[in-house]
Amino acid sequence: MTTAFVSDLFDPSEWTLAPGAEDYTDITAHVSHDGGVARIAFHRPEVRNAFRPHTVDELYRALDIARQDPRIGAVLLTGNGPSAKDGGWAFCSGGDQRIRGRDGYKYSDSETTVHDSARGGRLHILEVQRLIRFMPKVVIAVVPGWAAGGGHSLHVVCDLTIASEEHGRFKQTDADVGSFDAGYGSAYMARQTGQKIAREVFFLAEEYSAQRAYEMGAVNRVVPHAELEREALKVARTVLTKSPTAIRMLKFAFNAVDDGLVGQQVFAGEATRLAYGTDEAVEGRDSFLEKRDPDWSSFPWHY
Ligand code: S0N
Repeated sequence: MTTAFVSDLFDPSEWTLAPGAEDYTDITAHVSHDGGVARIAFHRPEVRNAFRPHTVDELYRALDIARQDPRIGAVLLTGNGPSAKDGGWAFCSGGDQRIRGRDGYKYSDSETTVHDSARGGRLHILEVQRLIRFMPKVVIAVVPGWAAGGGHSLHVVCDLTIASEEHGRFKQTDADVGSFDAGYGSAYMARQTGQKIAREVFFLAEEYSAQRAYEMGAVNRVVPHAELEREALKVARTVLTKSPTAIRMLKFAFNAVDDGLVGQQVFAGEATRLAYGTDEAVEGRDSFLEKRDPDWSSFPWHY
């Protein structure tokens, strides 16, 4: 559907609808006119952009399309607003508590994208976290209001965070509602801010302003609300001026130290891709195809 009205902060002159976005109900997805930046936004402002399983399905799809688009180098992940009900702003307030069951979040019967096997309940926002983490593009959380619960975790897992000075608010409510992101949301946050602060955020579930989150090391930039998306797009376009391979290798290098063997695997896969481009690797392939011994004589043992 993608409504005519997207968000007060959305500048229609910068964006065009992303492929497949006409059908989304819970998010909006756009691509910048130059093709290099995706803008993907939660579109449930009346519930502070809480996500239900259908929201997560759409979010995953939109992010994966951005991941596979070779023109796109940066993704803005944000929340549309304000709420028509009370004017409140949100990035995302996490899982929709109204449809949380004993085994996860429920699809409503009216939703058509349901796989029967998933009706029991889902927690697949974690798959979105991994997609953000492992896509070789820079994902920027653009926080116009509340980042709470699972929404807080999403901002943590994004590569950069830019927040509204007036309305940006951070609160990790997981322990208030019997939920716990024991993965990136907590452990990776501790890498960003240090253990004491991360434990405080989770154990006390207090509210933090954008400025305080910046001081904690959890936010990169705090900008006036009206300037938020303009600044985010500027940052994204700065990323686009860089070498795609350098950004890809750097992102995976930053990740690797915290991602164990999966991090090593992802980084090594990219190293292999680079190695395939060398004459040495071509000789290895050709010798096999030509059924002869490889001739490595022109490739020195560098020191
Ligand atoms: C965001 C808060 C602090 C905003 O407060 P404010 O501004 O006072 O607004 P409210 O009046 O509270 O809210 C306005 C309307 O929006 C509804 N609403 C808000 N958040 C939700 C929500 N999450 N689910 C459903 N409805 C929501 C309000 O009810 C209100 O509606 P009306 O007008 O009809 O009364 C404040 O709203 C707040 O604290 N929200 C709840 C935050 C929260 O606890 N979220 C859930 C935390 N847990 C998760 O997200 C788990 C996610 C997950 O799937 C997961 C699973 C495994 C591992 C990790 C995770 C993970 O990612 O964490």
